[in-house]
Amino acid sequence: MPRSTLVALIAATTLAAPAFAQSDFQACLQSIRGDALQQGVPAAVADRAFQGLTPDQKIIELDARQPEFTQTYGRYVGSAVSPDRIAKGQQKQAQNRALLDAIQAEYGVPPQYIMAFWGMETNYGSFMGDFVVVRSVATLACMTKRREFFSNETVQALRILVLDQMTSPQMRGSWAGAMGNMQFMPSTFMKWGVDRDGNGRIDLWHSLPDSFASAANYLRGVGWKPPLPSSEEVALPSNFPLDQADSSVEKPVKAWAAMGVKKMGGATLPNVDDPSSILLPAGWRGPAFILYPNFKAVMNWNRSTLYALAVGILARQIAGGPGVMQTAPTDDEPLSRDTVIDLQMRLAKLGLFSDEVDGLLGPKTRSAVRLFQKQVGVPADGHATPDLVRRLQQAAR
Ligand SMILES: [Ca+2]
Repeated sequence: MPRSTLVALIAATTLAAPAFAQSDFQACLQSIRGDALQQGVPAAVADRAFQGLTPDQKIIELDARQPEFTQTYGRYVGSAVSPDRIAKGQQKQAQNRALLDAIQAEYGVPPQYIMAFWGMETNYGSFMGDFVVVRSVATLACMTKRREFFSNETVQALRILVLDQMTSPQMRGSWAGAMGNMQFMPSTFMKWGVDRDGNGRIDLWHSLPDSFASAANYLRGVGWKPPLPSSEEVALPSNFPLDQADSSVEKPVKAWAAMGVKKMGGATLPNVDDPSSILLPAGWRGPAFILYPNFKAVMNWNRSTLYALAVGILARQIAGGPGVMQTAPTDDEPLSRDTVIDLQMRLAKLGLFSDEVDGLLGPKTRSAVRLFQKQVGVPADGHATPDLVRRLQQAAR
């Protein structure tokens, strides 16, 4: 999984990369080599992988990019959960049924979730990345501000070379170092990789048994438990208190049921005490979801809420279930980073926001948006839309 990393990358993005000195890069590699040897990597393997290695300027540039716009639920899920991706997931699931059933019996992760991650990560193995992983993670370790994280990833990449008897040029992945069908970072590979087909190597590129079992092992390791899904669409009663619809608010599933929350179509929610949240990813006019504990396991794989919602929606439809019934409002536009910064500054001017002005729509910004919405008498869903931005511009000049 690259994107828990990717989110960290985006959050910690540096400005223009400094011009690098080759001697600094070599000194950095030597330091990583020392760590690798301490973790049992033979000197010959490290030396061979590092011989002639230079930083990849393209990776430095990709790493320095900042996302210009926020993503909206409607656009993100619309593109991630396409009819083609659902159909292909169903087809792949049917082709691998016996294997997936055996993995479910062992790890408790249902087939449709393995397929959904596979579809989200690499479109079922069709793009796994062609960067030399050791060069990617060594560049990120030595040329960016996340030296500690990527130094460890480089050490783990060297350990994989030893474990899998590969050469460095054979080990390919995304520019950020994520590998194979499921886009595992080297540390994830070392911690959760499984040799399911028993050939003595963990092969996440060519072996579907290894790829699927490793994904299931990882998910179970970060807390996945049957039988509830990760999330599902719900119908909220008309008097539902909108400030309760936030991932920071947790209640037992049956407490939401007692407040009148039902499954879409009217069925009652499971009568269980599991902690859960209600989320309105497109605001009060869009669909509502209940997030069960397994949502956190999915977020552990990738810290993007929209990614995690898309996995749940895709999995449900791969299993033959319904899609999301409530459509997202079509006038919900992505906001530019500058717009979000402006919004935070205006909220601060009104005394509603005192946190860091960072251009990100985090929990504190959402709380401030709710306070403003209450002041102006619109539904307090904490969701920043172009309309809300206009109202705020009028209120705080
Ligand atoms: Ca294997």
